[in-house]
Amino acid sequence: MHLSPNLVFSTLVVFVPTVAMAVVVTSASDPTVRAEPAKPLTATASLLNLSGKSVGTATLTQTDTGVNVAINASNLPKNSSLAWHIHQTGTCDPKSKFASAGSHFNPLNKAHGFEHAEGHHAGDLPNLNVNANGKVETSVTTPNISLMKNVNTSVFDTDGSAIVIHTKADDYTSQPAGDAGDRLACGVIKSS
Ligand SMILES: [Cu+2]
Repeated sequence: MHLSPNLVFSTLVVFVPTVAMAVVVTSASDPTVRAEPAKPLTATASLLNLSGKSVGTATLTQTDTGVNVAINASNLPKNSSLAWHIHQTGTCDPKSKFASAGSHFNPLNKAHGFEHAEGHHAGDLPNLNVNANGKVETSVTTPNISLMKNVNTSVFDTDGSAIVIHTKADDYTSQPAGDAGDRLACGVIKSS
């Protein structure tokens, strides 16, 4: 079942009075009973280009069906189709031209590409369509990654993960990375 953020919010509102009543009846002095309702897990990645200039932000939200990855970016090549992926290492060093972010996040050891028979990497994402002003604002929900720790598809593994935008489109088949060109921008995924 897919829960929209609005639905989650309204559910929390319903539960708040119940918790408050329980506090009054059973344990008015116990501060642990007053704990805030759990918020959805979220993370952000601030995307910088090779000059260190911000090109935008990606916001990640854990849902029942995966992780929603929303991107709002600008100063990108106009009218372009660009690959973006989750990469396996949470390090964005422009001196390395973002090679520091490593290969695609691939905890399940698949081949690259949505159209590959043995695909695809957990970090694969559908290409971004950048408009005539060099902007893109879109989101995708991927079932292949998690913001929860201690699961094998967690982006928060020991060395973290990063989001990388490339200079070309992903052809969804070429190995190891869809013939997507160089790395244009990079952002470390940080819990928020
Ligand atoms: Cu990539």
